[in-house]
Amino acid sequence: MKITSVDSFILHVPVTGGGIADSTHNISHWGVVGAAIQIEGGLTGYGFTGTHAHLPGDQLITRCIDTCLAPLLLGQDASDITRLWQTIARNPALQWIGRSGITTLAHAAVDVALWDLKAKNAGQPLWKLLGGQVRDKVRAYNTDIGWLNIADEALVAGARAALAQGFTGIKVKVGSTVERDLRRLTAVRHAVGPDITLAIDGNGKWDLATCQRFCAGAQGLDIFWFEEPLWYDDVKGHAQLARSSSIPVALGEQLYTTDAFAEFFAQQAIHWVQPDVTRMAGLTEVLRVCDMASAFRLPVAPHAGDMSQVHVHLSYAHAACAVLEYIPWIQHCFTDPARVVDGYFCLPQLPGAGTTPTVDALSRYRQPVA
Ligand code: 0YR
Ligand code: MG
Repeated sequence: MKITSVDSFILHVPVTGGGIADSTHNISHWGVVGAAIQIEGGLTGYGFTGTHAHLPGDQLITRCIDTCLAPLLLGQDASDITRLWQTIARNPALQWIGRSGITTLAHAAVDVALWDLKAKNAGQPLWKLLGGQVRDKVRAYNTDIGWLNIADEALVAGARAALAQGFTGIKVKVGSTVERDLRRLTAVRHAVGPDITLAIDGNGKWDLATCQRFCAGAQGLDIFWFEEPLWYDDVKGHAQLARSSSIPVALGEQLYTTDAFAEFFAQQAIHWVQPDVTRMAGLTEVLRVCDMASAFRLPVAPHAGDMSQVHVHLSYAHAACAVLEYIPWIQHCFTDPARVVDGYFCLPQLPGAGTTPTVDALSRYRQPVA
């Protein structure tokens, strides 16, 4: 499986309803910034990272793929995934300029492309390579109904609509004011009843005192988890919140390394583990975090930077994965779209990692890489 070419691409895909907001981001498009890796014989693997569709920011990632990572890959055996992971992640000169950030996002795209190649070469969906199917069904929870810019009545209507579609879990964004967020969540809980999993996501906006005030007010709402309550890297703060509140703490979408997760585990600052193959250095690194979560008896709920195209394979194959995020922005861009029916993700059937863009998406949404 000798690598003959590595090419980068950028797609900017419109999100639901023209634009969405959480407490820290306002976005109109999702960036699919990726690598196409070809081997002798012509087979091509695809991988991508997820961005907020920023130019020239996305072009820093493709430039890293084209000029820094491609030379390390050309001529190598694509099936040596772990060795190639080491070659990139432990390259002294690359480490010097970024053990997290752009270099990691670029690495994410490349690593997933290698997994896609391996699965395609085997003629199997990725979950088979990851040990096979460990559970009958992967439960989906719907994030797309809960954005912070959705007005109260529309939020309640969206929650009801998700239920009608068969979802048993939803996530609502918080991080505006404690009063507004509690009002909205109370209305949602009232509308959906007690049996629906209701998670919330602060996207790192509040400080500890505000989070604690919120948690005291949310006592009766049966919150499934409080995601990114505090600044992403604040291990001590999350540990304090985890001790002082009965609402479980979820985080991980902004963490780049196994070492970062290890610190949260060690300090008992995390209950739900949310790694993302588009943020960490690919599936190779995320698998380590999932294994570590198993050792700590903690459930994994992968974050949808990939809009669950890859994580659906992981979630069907890894014992630690408990539930998976659903945001339907980019599924139509792939030849094997992640699909949810009656609240559960379908088991992917096609060979590969679910990362092959359609010809149509590659032309319609393409942005210049330089
Ligand atoms: C907007 N999911 C998240 C969106 C989402 C973000 O930045 O991407 O809210 O990634 O936190 O859990
Ligand atoms: Mg989140």
